[in-house]
Amino acid sequence: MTESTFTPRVFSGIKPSGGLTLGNYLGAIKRFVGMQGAGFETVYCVVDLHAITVWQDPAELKTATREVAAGYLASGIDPEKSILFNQAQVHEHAELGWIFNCVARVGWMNRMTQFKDKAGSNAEKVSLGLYAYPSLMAADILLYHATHVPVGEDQKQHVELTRDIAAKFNHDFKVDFFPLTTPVIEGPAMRVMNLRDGTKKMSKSGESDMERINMTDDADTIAKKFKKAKTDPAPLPETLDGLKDRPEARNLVDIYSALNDMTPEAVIAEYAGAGWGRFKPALADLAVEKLAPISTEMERLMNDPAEIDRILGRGAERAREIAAPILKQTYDIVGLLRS
Ligand code: AQP
Repeated sequence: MTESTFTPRVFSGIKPSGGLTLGNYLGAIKRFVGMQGAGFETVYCVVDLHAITVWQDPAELKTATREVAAGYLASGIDPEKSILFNQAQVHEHAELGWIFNCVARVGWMNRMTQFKDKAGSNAEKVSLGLYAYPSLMAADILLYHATHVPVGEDQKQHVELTRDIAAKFNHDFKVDFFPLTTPVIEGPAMRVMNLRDGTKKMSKSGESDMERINMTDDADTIAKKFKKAKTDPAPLPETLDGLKDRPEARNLVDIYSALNDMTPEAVIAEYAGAGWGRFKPALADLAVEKLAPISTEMERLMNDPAEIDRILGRGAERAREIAAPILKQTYDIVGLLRS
């Protein structure tokens, strides 16, 4: 079976490991909305089993799970057009994850840069789950025979590993069962960087709140964070090339371009020679204009957690309609007895 014989289907997910950031919005959610109704079946997940690879307070985890769901819905994911659910309600993810733990090789896991970044010098003390994270992610994707996965640049290596796992499974069992999924990484903000250090990515769980824009930040907070964002003293250059070796400046230009659906070149053409005193307030205004309606809607949704839970429960039922038969077939291929 080649990729083209699979139903065009998108899967992607977001971890409820803290509040959503502008990185999650531009690198993921905004693009998920764009792929909805564009010739794909779309399956979007709140990947709570991934969140617990590092300690999460149980009550906060439930709130964060609902908040990610609210972020999807408020940004335009329509639960009638897409399947929207949280991973823990579809037990097939964990089961296929185990099978893939037996397919993936330790050497492959050792090459995962995100694990190295997250574990740092503490690798002996982090959870086994954090190490095995990429094989669960492969299960998330392949459980739906997803053909395309929109992700930010940071997840590219994990999607490549997903392809390796699919290829090894197909080879080991002499089948053409799992597709070789295509990562979809395109646009100017595939790696939104930390506002205080343009060489590090913006993360939910980064140490300081000042290094990220949260999707729920109010207008004053957004303006303050951009005002204090690290930059260099030079004004914006005449051409994009002039941003080479200026990571913080490049990041702010990329954020502007992604928020305004324009190319970084067009941003430079508009702001060539401008100082930060002009560009940063314009960026803050743009971010507020785009994020304020979403955060208002998120707040409204968060006031009705029962409705979010209902949407996620219904989404999980629909997800299982696809996932359960694929897992059953996987068991049969592997030789696991089902009475
Ligand atoms: N800074 C970013 N720029 C572009 N895309 C990003 N994504 C995350 N951060 C950026 C994309 O968002 C999707 C969901 O990511 P995730 O939350 O599941 O995992 P993550 O990449 O580990 O996100 P964080 O914010 O860094 O979480 P923590 O701090 O908990 O580890 C993915 O498509 C990702 O590429």
